[in-house]
Amino acid sequence: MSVLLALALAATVTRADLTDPSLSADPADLIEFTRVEDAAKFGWDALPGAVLSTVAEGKIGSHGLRADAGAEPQEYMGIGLRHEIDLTGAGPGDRIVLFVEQNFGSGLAINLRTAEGHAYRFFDVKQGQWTRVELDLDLASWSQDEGAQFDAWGPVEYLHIYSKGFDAAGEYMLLDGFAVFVGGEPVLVRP
Ligand SMILES: [Ca+2]
Repeated sequence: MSVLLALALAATVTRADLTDPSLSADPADLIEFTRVEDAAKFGWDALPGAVLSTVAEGKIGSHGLRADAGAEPQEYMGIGLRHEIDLTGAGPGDRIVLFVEQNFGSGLAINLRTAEGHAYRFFDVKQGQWTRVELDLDLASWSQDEGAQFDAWGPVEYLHIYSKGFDAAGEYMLLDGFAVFVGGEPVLVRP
C-alpha cells in the first residue's frame, strides 16, 4: 500500500469514526447491552479460552463488548455471534461495519458460517486504540474453505471475530458498533 493511500485511509477512519449517519440509527448497532446475560441471549459469546463481559465504553451508543483471556487461554480467542444474519442478495457495496480495540497483534480475522461453508477474511487493526473497520461483502474479497466454494451469500448462522495471536493471559479485545448493511439498510437490528 502506498503511503498516500495509507494516509487517505487513516483520514477516512478518523472522520467517519463517530459520525457515520447509518450507525446513528441505534438499533443497527448489534452491541448495546448493559448486562452480559442479555448480550448472550442475543447470541454473543466469547470463543473458547476467553470470557465475555459488557463495558460502558462503546463507540456507538453507550456499551460495547469485551473478551478477556480466561484462566486457560487458547489460540484463536475472540468473540462470536450465533444469530442468523441473512445476507441473501448481498454483494459489492454492501458491508459489515465494526469497531475493535485489542492489545495484541495488528490483524484480526472474521469468519462467517453459512450452510454452504465458511467465508473469511483478514483485516488490519491498530493495537491499543479503537479501529473502525468496514468490510465490503463482495464475495471476491473473501476466502472460502477448499471444497466449499459458493458464489452467492445466504443466511449466516454464526460468525467469529478472532486472532491466532489472541492467546495469552492479560490480552483482551473490545468490540462495538457491529452492524450489517445490504442495500443501505441494516439487515438485522437489536430487539
Ligand atoms: Ca454499542
